Amino acid sequence: MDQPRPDPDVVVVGAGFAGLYMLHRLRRLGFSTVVIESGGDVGGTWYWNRYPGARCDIESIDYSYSFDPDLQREWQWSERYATQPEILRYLGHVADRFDLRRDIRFATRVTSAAWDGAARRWRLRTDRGDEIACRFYIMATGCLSVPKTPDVPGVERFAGASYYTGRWPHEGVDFTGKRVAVIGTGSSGIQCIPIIAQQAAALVVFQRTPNFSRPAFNGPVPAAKKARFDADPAAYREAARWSRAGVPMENTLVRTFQVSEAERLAAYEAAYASGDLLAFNATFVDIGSNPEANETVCEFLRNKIRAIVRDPETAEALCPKDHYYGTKRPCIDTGYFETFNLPHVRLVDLRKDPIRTITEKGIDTASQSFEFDAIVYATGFDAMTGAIVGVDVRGRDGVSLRDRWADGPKTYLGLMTTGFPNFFTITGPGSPSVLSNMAVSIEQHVEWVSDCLAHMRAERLDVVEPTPTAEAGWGRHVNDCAEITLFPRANSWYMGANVPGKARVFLPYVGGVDRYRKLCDEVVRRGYLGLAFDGPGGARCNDGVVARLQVDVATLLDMMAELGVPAFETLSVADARALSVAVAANRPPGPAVGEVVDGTLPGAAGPLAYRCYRPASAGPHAIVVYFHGGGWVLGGADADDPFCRDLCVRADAMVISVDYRHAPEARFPAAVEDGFAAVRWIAANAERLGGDPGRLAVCGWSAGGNIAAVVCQLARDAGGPEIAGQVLVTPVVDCDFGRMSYVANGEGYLLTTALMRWFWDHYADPAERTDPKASPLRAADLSGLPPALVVTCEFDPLRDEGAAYADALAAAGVDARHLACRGQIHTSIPLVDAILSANGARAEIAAALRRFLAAAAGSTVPRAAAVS
Ligand code: N01
Repeated sequence: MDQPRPDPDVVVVGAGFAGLYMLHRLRRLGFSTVVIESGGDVGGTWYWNRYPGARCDIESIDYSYSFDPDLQREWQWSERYATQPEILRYLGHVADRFDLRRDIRFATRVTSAAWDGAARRWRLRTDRGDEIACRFYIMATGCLSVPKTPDVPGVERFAGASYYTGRWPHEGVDFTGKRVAVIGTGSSGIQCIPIIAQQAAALVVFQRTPNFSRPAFNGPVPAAKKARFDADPAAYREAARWSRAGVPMENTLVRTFQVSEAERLAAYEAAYASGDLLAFNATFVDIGSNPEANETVCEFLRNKIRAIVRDPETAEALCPKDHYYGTKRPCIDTGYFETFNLPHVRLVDLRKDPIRTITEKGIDTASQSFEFDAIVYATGFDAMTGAIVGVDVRGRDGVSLRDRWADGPKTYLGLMTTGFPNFFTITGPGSPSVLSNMAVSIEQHVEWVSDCLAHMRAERLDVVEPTPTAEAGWGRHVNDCAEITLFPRANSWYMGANVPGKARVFLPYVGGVDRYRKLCDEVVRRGYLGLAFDGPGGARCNDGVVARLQVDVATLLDMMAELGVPAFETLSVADARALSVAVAANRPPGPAVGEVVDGTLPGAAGPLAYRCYRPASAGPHAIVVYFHGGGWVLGGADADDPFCRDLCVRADAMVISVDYRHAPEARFPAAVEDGFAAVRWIAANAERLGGDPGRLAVCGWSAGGNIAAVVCQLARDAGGPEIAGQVLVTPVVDCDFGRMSYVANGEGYLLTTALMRWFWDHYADPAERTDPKASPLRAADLSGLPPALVVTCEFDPLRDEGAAYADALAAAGVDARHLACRGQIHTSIPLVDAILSANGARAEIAAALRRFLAAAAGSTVPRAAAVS
């Protein structure tokens, strides 16, 4: 009889890349650890996926452990992309080298895990009848480990041999002389089809969705790569840890349509020739977010397929057309498309001829009947959540994880979930995982979790769990990140779309390995932000949300910090103006409009430049008079050019961006007097400008928002011109620096308190600032003003005064709406095509303008009243 074994501190499920390192690391830290593994040996995904052609598609140098310098020195990969047997040998070597197997129970599956709140322990059961109690329960079960049950009728009827790529027989399969079917053309299908074709007498590939694939150009480890790695392995690994996808790579800031077509194609040819899975992502910055940009990659790759596959009909069927490049996992292959030129290989396009049923002898489609000796199912996995909810996990109060995640997984950092104390998932949903080099993401998670456990031991804490606030905040951030990409548009396993009935949510974290690592580090630095601890050391919790900025805003702030752009307020006015022009030169240009015309109009004290943006649609158009930002000191009629274009296209209105005299040369009230003069002149000359008289709204950003607000008050008081609506984007409406948003956001978000003081000092004397023409919030009467949309941004010093103005307008009976933009900063809204997360706000701004202008068209106000 076996001796009863003492309870371990930790149970880890899975002995793949993640479980092995978890065990090693916990052992080193002195935690007694047991690993439970359903396979007969170590290897995880590489233990099960033994199908012909299986190999990694991240280069092996990258797809390997970095935690031990001796290990990485002594192991030499024989190929650029190692085969499954070689990777399995590597993991076996790691297990031997660190003597890991003695703590692994093989051929054992955890069936249930329940949190015992009284004992502060997990109680696990296995399919061998073991009952194990442990303090910490860690699932290192892999993201693609539960094969999807093929949702094809009649699977059980087939009398020949059936194989599943994810559960391939250990002894291998000889297809020589056989008639073989392969169903599925994802990574597994694309890897095995060329090899099976070499053996089979006849091969029919059943394809539902064609996939983007290109040659891997596999071979020996490239000399340049090896030399770079060998020169300084530690630096190389560090670069990988702080890269976007876990592989050292230059990030580009160049946008697709910024270069000529010839340059673009050259970049794509180079990416194609590299054989690197990630190369296309590095060509242009907007490939993953801009549909037109992405389409250029799609068409480039389709043309490559058309050039390889001789039969045009087959070639066309193999060309992906229903999803953007990268939104379903792309592949790299060895001879995949060439395989379809072989006389004994056929493609069946299931979109045209769907499978009706599997029969005893083969497969019946809607129009054909096939007979086979073997069917290979390469039909994919219940990804990211399948293995986790495959165990009956019960947390606090017996709540089932399966139920809690029924509408999609809820996690904090992809590592933990509320209500399930001391429970961790390695590369869980909500972490970069499958969108990254798994080896890097696994190491980061293992290290984070083991550091957390060590921290708890040191602090005499024995229970940890994320707070609902932290978890909800993380969930929002994960979604926000996905929303600005093309990913959610595809029916991919990233979206859970491949498993019938599975919740459709974007599962991994797309903000990047580098940003993710930074956030995980920040959580620790801030006293394990968002985690509630309890134990003899006391109860403690620093509750909060870790990623409150939108990811593109955070990236912009990092970039500005790296560039070391000097603070405007430290410069002379001339230098500040030169800097603002230089910064603006690098921004994306914004959308094309029908026409852009520059002109001048009479201001209060001389001519003012204006720039008119006309929609491509037939006029006459309603007019939006726009006032640029720049603190009354910087900028000009062209200063917010991309934003004006965006407004013009979205609102289908003529946008006339008018300049005004700037401070300090012309101080208060020059700017607002010019603004009012410009609106009067434009209203009077609308027809001559090609606009629709009587349909005029105003819009302004920042100091321009101030001018727009003041102009509305002046127009009301002067009895015209008629203004149909006002959109005030993060406007300056008051001169009080004491509001909470100044206190909280006065530093670190580009517009600082110091800069606002500099602007005000140049613009108006302290005594003048309380004048409603400087601080429109202070107007004694706000009634009778045009309908308003006031846009504020969460991390803007001006946030609270904007909100106060919206409230005050509404209180005065004005149709005023306040749009509060989460995670945005003062400069977000005008940064068209750079801050994509503000697109929703831009759409709302345009919708408000359309609404105001449409109402004006229907109003009974005589047109003449608008002309002064
Ligand atoms: O699975 P998949 P996979 N009738 O889900 C089709 C990683 N991986 O095992 O797209 C007909 O990608 C399905 O069609 P559709 C990698 O991350 C890495 O190939 O749902 N067809 C699809 O074509 C990869 O993304 C490597 O319309 C059906 C295919 O089956 C992930 O694992 C190697 C069907 C499934 O493709 C999964 O790859 C292998 C049905 N009823 C895997 N059901 C490396 O190179 C499904 N399909 C490292």
